[in-house]
Amino acid sequence: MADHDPGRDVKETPRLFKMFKDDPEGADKALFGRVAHADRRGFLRGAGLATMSAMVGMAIPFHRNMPSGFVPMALAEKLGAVEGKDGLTVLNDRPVNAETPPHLLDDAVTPTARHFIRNNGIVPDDMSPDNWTLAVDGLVDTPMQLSIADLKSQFEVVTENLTIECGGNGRAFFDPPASGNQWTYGAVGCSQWTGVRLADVLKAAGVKDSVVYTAHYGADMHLSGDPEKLPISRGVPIAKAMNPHNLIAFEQNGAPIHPMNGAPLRLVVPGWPGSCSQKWLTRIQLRDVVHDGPKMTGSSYRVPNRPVSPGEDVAKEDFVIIEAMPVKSLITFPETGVSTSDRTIQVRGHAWSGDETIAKMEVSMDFGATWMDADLDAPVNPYAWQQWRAEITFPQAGYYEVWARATNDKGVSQPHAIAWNPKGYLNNSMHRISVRVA
Ligand SMILES: Nc1nc2c(c(=O)[nH]1)N[C@H]1C(S)=C(S)[C@@H](COP(=O)(O)O)O[C@H]1N2
Ligand SMILES: [Mo]
Repeated sequence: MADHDPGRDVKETPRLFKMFKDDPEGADKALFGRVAHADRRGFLRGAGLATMSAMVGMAIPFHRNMPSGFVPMALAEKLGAVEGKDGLTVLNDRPVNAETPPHLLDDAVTPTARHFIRNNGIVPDDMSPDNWTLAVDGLVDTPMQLSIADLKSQFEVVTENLTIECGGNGRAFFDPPASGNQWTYGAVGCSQWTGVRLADVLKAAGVKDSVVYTAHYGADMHLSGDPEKLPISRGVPIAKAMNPHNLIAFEQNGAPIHPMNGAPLRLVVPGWPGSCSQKWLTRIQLRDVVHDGPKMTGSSYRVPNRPVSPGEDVAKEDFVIIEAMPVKSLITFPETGVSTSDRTIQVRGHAWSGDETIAKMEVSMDFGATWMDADLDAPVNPYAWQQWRAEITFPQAGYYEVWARATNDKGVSQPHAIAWNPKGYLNNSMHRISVRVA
């Protein structure tokens, strides 16, 4: 294996090979959410021929020529398919980060198989719900240790469609480039989440007057494997925490939460950067100072407090924590690049806006010179993305772009391009697709 570098000819998942070579167990965990049985551990390295054939779906006639530890291309490609996920584009394999192409986000409720994955660390080994406990402590009257059964029996269980978007969604379009996962459009989803209200649990614990901020902790492990380090621990101001639409969720789309989306228990704090929605949730602590956990400080999920020029170095003290996400929309039908012989097509998608609702949705077929109103649905509940649709009739054959622009109830619209910021957050520029009319 040492002199064989399959990464050379695999652009999409070069790290996959290295990952299984360096740390087969970690690789199993990161990719499949668990370590394989001992006889399959680091399944690619140890895989018997039978296992490998089963995974590629047929016999491998020249298997004798495969170097030991070899990863068949078919598997590398399939890893776009993390178990239980379908059609996602893998941006990174350690930690696993995968986004959903816009045309696969067409459903009003994002199927679990299409909900994006944004991991900062190594997913926990044990996600069994039975002995999971959530600690609620810090500046509360009564610190609590709650099992999932306690949550279900002591608090009202509610179900809501809630939009989660990564603060870095759209980062790929910054110029000069911003470092981090190069999310295009699909680090967003609106699954149906079932759980109890965060506010109800905090009220039961008794929020002390001095509390200003929450701190969220999860069971995932730092990439270094160092148990003293946390991959991510963020929080929100107590006023946001008390919003009745934040959930401590134990179900996604009527079933247990997907392992990569935080099973068996996660926070859903919609409207704010996805990073506020701690997965594999084990503890919520209340504090009298702003939280300073990993990914709360420096340039993480923070933006300059003033416009800066592209490439400018910004002092750490000039950064502010991102709160509500900006107004945004997606065209989920048709898929960009579509060719049609019909002059008239249906266009549709979703729109959402931090803590606000969408008031107006418009589309353009002439590069933004003129706009027409789309038909816009009300949200099924606050923080659910809203569906919109429009019928567009093209005047003649040719190449067109359809652009979409949402405006929220504060009158704020999506821009054509957004101001550059060092970490490439908050890109809410308009989504556009190309259409060829024959
Ligand atoms: N414990 C834990 N929670 C986490 C993360 C993480 O790495 N670990 N990533 C956060 C980030 S940055 C985002 S955008 C959302 C993504 O949620 P999803 O992976 O279910 O789509 O989870 C958040 N919660
Ligand atoms: Mo994120």
